[in-house]
Amino acid sequence: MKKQHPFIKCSPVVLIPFVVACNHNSNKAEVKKTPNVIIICADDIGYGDLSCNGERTILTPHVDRLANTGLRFTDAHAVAATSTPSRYSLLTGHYAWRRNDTGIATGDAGMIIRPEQTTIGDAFRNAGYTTGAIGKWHLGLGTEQGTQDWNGFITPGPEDIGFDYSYIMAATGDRVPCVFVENQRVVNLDPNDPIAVSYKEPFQGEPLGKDHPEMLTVLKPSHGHDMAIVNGVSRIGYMKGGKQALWKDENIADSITNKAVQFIEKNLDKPFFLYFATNDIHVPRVPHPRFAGKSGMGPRGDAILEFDWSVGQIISTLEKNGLTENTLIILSSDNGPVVDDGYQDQAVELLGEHRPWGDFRGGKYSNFEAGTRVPFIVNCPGKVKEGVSDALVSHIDIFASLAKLIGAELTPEAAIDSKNYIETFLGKEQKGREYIVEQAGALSISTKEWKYISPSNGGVFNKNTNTELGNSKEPQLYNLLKDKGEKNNVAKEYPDKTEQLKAILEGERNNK
Ligand code: NG6
Ligand code: CA
Repeated sequence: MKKQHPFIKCSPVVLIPFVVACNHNSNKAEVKKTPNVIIICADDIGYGDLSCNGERTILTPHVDRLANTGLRFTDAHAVAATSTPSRYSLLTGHYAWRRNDTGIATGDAGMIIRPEQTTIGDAFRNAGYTTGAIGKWHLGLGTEQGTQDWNGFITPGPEDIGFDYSYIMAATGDRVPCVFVENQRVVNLDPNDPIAVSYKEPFQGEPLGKDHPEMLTVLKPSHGHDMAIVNGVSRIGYMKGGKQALWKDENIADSITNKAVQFIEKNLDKPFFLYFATNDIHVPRVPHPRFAGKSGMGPRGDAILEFDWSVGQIISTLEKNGLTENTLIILSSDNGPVVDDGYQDQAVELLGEHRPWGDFRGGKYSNFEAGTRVPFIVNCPGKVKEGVSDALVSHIDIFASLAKLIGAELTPEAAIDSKNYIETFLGKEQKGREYIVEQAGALSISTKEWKYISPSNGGVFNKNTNTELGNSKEPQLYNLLKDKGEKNNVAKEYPDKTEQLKAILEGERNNK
């Protein structure tokens, strides 16, 4: 079901053969022209969770190294404050809020990005790159919810939207099916123990977390997550069968990091694009024993260390193979941080002085800054200027910017919301976007100075996750330069500014 890609034309320059310069003493001119690109997308890691962003309560030396030898952004934003819309927007360059079916996906959701859409994977593939998607997917698989053949070839899937190779978790760690899917087939599946998945009804005879707390030997829920029990952890959704294929939570980081390393090592002599989406630090947080207990902050902190280790593995694989200088890495997170996201993992009790959200208000799920202001590092020694950039940037522009970098021309139908800011991402320019659009319970628009949050009827506070959601029936306006923590709503004092931003947001909404 591989599709043609009518939307992308390739400029001939990108087809220059790619040769790996293993011998650093060689006098031969560098033949490599097109850089490899790796997007490392963390899950729920907040701005303050990485030591390079200032909170030195937990140390992330590998990430910090990328920051120190690359460009660290202080005002970079995911498009949305939850995973599915955030990732959809990043991979398509199309705002998720333009559609009404891009909310947090179930584990049996149909593939949200349709094969006829152009993704960043398509852009790279058509430019002659080998493309891979490894780790958390959460963008649905198959045609329609609940219709996947988990025991056969699951289609459509990543290969239909630009990824030559895929090794993914269908949704999240806390959603069934708890199996890896490699090139659209469940890994290690015993045909005599077929998998069945439902988000509607439990399977007869399968114990549920809500009825069998004694079986929750690894983690118990704090809210929700009381359905299928897999490996001593209850999850969202119902599942039966596939015992041999079930992942082991403590090995997820090892499994996907090893696959990422293998993908790089298989593509040493040709350009590659890798979307590496970690499971860390999403719930359930069950880090490997190598990391368990090491942060002093419980599993949430340990999962940050595990994430940092994964980043270190990628860096050392590039180094070992002489690819560091020809590989552009973008490291970011899909949305802001949450401490208690539904399991009793002591994240709240052991947080201490650590501020996952840094100086910002809110967190995952929130319209306030910490919902979408995420860590963002671009690294490519020699090509990216070292330092810190305060430019206002958004994940929405990664697509068009990388397309420009590799010389892939996009027709107007592709990545309609994405603009080319490659010079800013490489640190050659300081100028960022004039404004960004963000999505949580409401839509917001921010410039460097002002943030307008449109009125909404959504909840004000989520007591389960202890999140200030930033919804209000009144328009909200904050001065982000004077009031980083969004404490004073000045919409009434600045009616013109409020109206102006509202009008721009309306314009964006009605655009296209
Ligand atoms: C919520 C889950 C939360 C997490 C989130 C998605 C409950 C009570 N909460 O509905 O645990 O899975 O969805 O997170 O079920 S995300 O980072 O993938 O968007
Ligand atoms: Ca997330």
